[in-house]
Amino acid sequence: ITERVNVSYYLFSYYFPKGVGEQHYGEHHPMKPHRLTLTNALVFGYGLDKQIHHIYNPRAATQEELEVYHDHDYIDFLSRVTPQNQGEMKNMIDAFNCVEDCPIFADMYDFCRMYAGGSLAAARKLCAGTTDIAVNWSGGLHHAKKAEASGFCYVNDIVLAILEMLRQFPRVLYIDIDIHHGDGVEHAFYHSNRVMTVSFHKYTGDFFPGTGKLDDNGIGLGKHFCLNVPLQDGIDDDMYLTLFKTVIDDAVTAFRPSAIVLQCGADSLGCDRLGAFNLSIAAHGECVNFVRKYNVPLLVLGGGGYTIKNVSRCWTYETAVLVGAAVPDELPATIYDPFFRDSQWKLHPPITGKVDNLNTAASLQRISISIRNKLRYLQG
Ligand code: V1P
Ligand code: CA
Ligand code: ZN
Repeated sequence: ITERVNVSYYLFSYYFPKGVGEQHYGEHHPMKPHRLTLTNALVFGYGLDKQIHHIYNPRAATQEELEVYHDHDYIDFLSRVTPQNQGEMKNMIDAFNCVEDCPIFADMYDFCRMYAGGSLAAARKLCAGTTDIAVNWSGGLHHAKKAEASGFCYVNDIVLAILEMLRQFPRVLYIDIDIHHGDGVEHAFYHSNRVMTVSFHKYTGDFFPGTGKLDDNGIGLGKHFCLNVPLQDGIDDDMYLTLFKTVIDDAVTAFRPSAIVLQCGADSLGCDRLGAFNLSIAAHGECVNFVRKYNVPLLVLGGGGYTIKNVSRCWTYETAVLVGAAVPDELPATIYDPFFRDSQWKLHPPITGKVDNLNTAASLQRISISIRNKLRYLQG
């Protein structure tokens, strides 16, 4: 018997569109694509690249590829608007919601084509059966609508990737652990029984985007194929993991997905600049590992995440989890060392300044029972 240590038994592909980490939404904007550069530096710093079977600099998505989901007029606008000409395009800027959360910035369209190109290339590789897991940390922009930008998202790379996957796979399960509701993806497949969407999110009156209540279940053929897990501030590792595993196990048993798409928004971590949960990187990563273990073709995407030193730690750890490598808590030395001084250059920093946990065992039990009952409609 040969003993195998740190060897993954499946094929793993990593997509990093060159230049994506140099984009800027604006000085005071919380979305910082630089977190992608930090992630890449840690992934390579740990030597994980040696355990990744394929590393790709994917080509940018074409206008035609973006228009598989998005309206032509919206994409045409995105391709033409610039910081210089935005004064002349005021009406369209308002109509397509490219204000405040979604500002017009230099190379914004190229940025969209890059992150969408990554998710599409990853989806195609999964469809071809030449990889088992594909990762694009620059993707996961779950709020974008058919003809409207929303919540830092301009084009919906997730919807585009799932549409591509539906050409090959009969049923796709979408799981979203970003602290925000995955409204754009839910909306795109609300009428479909071939895509089940499951979002875990903070749901209180004023928290963006304001949708995703427990009783939103899908419509028509899609009825019962949409699950929402609304949570309160401060959820901790134990509560989240118990609920996540129960809900996902029930969903997988009932839906029997042929492929899974996992959006790993890191704003559900403790200490996030916009978030209000208390999750550790270890627990966030345990969700990823739990999904990996179903052994179905898996597309892993990024998403939110606004305390960027922790976002890059989290996605690096999850890259390691997905390739099946153990990584030491001591971060590798990189040119970005000053970012990680806070925790003495550790991968798993302690969560300082926890938010009060407003969830209770009873409120979570109510959610898991309600979801189990909804899933009964799928059986038989
Ligand atoms: O709360 C809002 C809107 C803007 N107000 C009129 C209500 N927007 C949020 C958007 C959060 C987007 C999250 C995206 C993702 O799910 C996926 C990438 O993570 C927002 C917030 C906030 N605290 O929720 N926008 C901003 N903060 C913001 C702050 C400074 C500059 C620009 C935007
Ligand atoms: Ca979510
Ligand atoms: Zn988010």
